[in-house]
Amino acid sequence: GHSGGVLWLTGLSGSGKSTIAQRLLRKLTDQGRLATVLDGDTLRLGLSRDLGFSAEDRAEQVRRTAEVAKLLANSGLIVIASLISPRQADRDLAEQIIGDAFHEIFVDAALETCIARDPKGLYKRAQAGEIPNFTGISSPYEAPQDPALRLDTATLSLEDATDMLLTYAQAQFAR
Ligand code: GGZ
Repeated sequence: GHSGGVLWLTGLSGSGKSTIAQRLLRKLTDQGRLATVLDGDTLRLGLSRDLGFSAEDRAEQVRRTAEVAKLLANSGLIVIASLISPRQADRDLAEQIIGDAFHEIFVDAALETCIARDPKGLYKRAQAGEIPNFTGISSPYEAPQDPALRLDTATLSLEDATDMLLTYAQAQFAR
């Protein structure tokens, strides 16, 4: 069908990507839409279990996810990809792979906010030098300069951010 597409959520660890992705999935499914989530953390347990967090491995993680997302979107699904994907060049490659169905969504939270949230204690460990190449601490994050949509999770509630993305998805992926 022609109703598929890819919402590519990029942002720091702790920015709210995974939570927004899961909430959006629930809402789309409730509306009878075919949708799925590709979450970076989860993909790394299987498809990308051989990958770490070097620049090369992150590029490969983004590439693989983009290829899978393309297959699913071409089958009519709304794919919610939730990856840090910190490099603009890697996200550009994802867009090349996916084509017009690619929609870059910036889940924007300040690093200080993510450090304050620290839901898994990863920032604390990274700041103590226990996790090398940690995004925002010892590895770069390049914010999108021209995203299709920016969700400011410092000012928007999770509910409002999800609804904003739902409205966007409904407009982009007409049945
Ligand atoms: C960043 C890391 C790292 C390092 C482990 N840097 O917030 P989380 O915990 O649950 O999700 C993060 C996840 C990032 O994987 P991605 O595949 O999304 O990253 S990328 O797109 O850059 O390939 C985080 C955890 O893995 N994690 N070590 N060093 N995040």
